[in-house]
Amino acid sequence: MIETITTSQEAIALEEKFGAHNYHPLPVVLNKGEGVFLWDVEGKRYFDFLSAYSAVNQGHCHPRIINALIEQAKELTLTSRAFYNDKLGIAEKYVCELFGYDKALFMNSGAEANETAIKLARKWGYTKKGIPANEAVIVAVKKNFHGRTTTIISASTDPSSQKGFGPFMPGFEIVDYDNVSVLEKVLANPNVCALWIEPIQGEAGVYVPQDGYLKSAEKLCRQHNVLLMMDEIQTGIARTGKMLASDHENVKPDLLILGKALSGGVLPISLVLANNEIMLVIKPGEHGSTFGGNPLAAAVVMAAMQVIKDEKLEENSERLGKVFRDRMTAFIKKTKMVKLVRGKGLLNAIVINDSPESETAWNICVRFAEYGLLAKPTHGNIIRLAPPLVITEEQIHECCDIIEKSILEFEK
Ligand code: IF1
Repeated sequence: MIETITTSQEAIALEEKFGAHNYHPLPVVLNKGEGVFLWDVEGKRYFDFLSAYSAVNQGHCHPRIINALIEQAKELTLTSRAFYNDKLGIAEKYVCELFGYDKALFMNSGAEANETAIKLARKWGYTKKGIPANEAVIVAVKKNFHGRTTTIISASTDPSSQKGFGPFMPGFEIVDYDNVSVLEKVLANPNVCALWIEPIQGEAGVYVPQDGYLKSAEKLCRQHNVLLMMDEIQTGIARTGKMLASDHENVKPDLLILGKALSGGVLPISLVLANNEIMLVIKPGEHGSTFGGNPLAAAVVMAAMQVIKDEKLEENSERLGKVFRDRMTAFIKKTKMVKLVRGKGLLNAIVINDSPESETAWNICVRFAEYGLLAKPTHGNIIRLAPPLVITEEQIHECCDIIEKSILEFEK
């Protein structure tokens, strides 16, 4: 029989006993989400300032997205790609026209979409650029985060992502992020098929590269016949104040990689978009997945993206991101506890003025939770602050009050 949870402690104990210990969650047990709010099993309400790592940009359980899910779920959820269904083509057309590409390849997790992009770039390198078999190189950057599969972590520079999981996939060259001159050198290698970057490094602590870096990277890729693979899984879908973070510099990736908020947090849906010259290098039977492009995901992705447009969430993100950073900038002048605030749109982070090994950022997040706001440190002393994009200006100020009050309590 299905058990029910009545206290947070019960839930935590069950996960401790029966679940893998691959996370260290904050001690909060949630059972309801709506818009910017989450509730725990004791009925306490929180502002969500993590947004499931930018997967619920549209807010929790958005009624239009949930309705699309329910209606499609009553008809048909999965056919596999052994057959056609009546929703995938419509969704492919929708996203191709929305983002301006010839073709779409739907997968499920962000990691799968990155893996798909790696295969497309390599095969394009062999069949179109003439790179000798099995010698394709993909240039990645330090402090990247693209997922947890063994190929993706082969390009990681984060020991906690990589240690103990070897041997690793060859064919990656890792260079400094936000450094144009190093790109001029490495992209000249004729065996390089792609440059693989995030427009803002999320897990690295919302690291925003200097203005012009993305544009220079795009120019160098064109110059050296290298594909620009842009991982917008966390920065995309209006999170940074434009539909894509690449849009801030009018950069058009050759391979656009999306996930998370594609579904508004309702289903795992990911996507690679590319033009025909690239997408058609993969022939029937050479790539796929059981659930990739299922009719339920097709129905959900269109509803989720329509919400972004109809509710003008790009503009809201841009405007309230500035309101947020202005508040934090003013706050930093009043406390020694915070070194800086950085970000774009509603993807922001504060850097706590303590050693990365200290527990201070964690303890501040525990205090945030006591005052009704949920956030979590990324690495060490950096706290990512990323609410759903449906937040109001009044709520931004209410949350800044909570953030400031909490931090001041740690003032020595
Ligand atoms: C975890 C953070 C980590 C991503 C980018 C691909 C993926 C992600 C830019 C993979 C996923 C998630 C994964 C989750 C925590 C979170 C995360 F940056 F968002 F905070 F880990 F770095 N590209 N990010 O951010 O997508 O396979 O997860 O669907 O693994 O702990 P996925």
